[in-house]
Amino acid sequence: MKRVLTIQDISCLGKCSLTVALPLISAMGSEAVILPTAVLSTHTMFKNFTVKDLSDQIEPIAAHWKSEGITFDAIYTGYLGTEEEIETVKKLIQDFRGDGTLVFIDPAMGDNGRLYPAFNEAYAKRNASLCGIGDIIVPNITEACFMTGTEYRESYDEAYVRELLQKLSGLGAKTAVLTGVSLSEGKTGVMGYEAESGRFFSYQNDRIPIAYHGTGDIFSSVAVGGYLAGLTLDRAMQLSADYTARTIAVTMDNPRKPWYGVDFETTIPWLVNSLQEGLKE
Ligand code: PXL
Repeated sequence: MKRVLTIQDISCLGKCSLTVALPLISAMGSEAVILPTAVLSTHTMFKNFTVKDLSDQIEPIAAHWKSEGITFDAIYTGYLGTEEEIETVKKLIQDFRGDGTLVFIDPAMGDNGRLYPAFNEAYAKRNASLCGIGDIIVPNITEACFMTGTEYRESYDEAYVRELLQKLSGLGAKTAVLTGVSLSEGKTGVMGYEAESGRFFSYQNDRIPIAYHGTGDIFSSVAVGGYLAGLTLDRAMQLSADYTARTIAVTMDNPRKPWYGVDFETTIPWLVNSLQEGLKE
């Protein structure tokens, strides 16, 4: 079985970061090892949430794993609380990276042209340096703009997206994938760029005109799970995009949905079936 280390916060309530990564990666058949970087009462879209930083635990936990000879097929990072924490995580990656280790970075820090309240531009630049050591990075357009010093635009064309992808690959990442990319009216999806081959790829779904919290984390977790299960990168991204779109649609139809996250639990059986079908191809 493949073993993934995922490093991000645990928001006790909120359906994001570790509380979605752990169930989704497990459901897709890989072992999920978690390194919680902080415990929050809820994610940061609630008022008055509590936070306990755990970044001083990263080094001793990693040292223990080293002493046990533990290795990882992938290291997947998400929301990280501070610049110092990003540096500590970079060291951990360098320490545990082997020949076949996939380093997957989701620089979760903003959306809709803005950084989340806890972050500033210096933090975004620090995340850019983390993306520089990634095999696959999956920022949304907002995050990509902050990391590359590009003007954020509400409306754009494919040339803008291609340029943004090339700037991301200029940070050092092998494959950059932008999420939340709309290449035509009524559609949304992903567009990626593989630096070595110079190949662009894109995948679009019908756009559901509603935004829910945590969908970026769901996308990333499924991409990691699908890739480790044996899908090609393109197919893993397609499965993630389809799963995220389906989950948003199901959530929208639920009159009792919570405001703070999506009903990703409801769509797990579909995900597992689709993964099995995809692996037969
Ligand atoms: O979904 C990204 C995320 C992860 N963790 C925490 C967050 C957010 C987004 O706001 O607040 C604590």
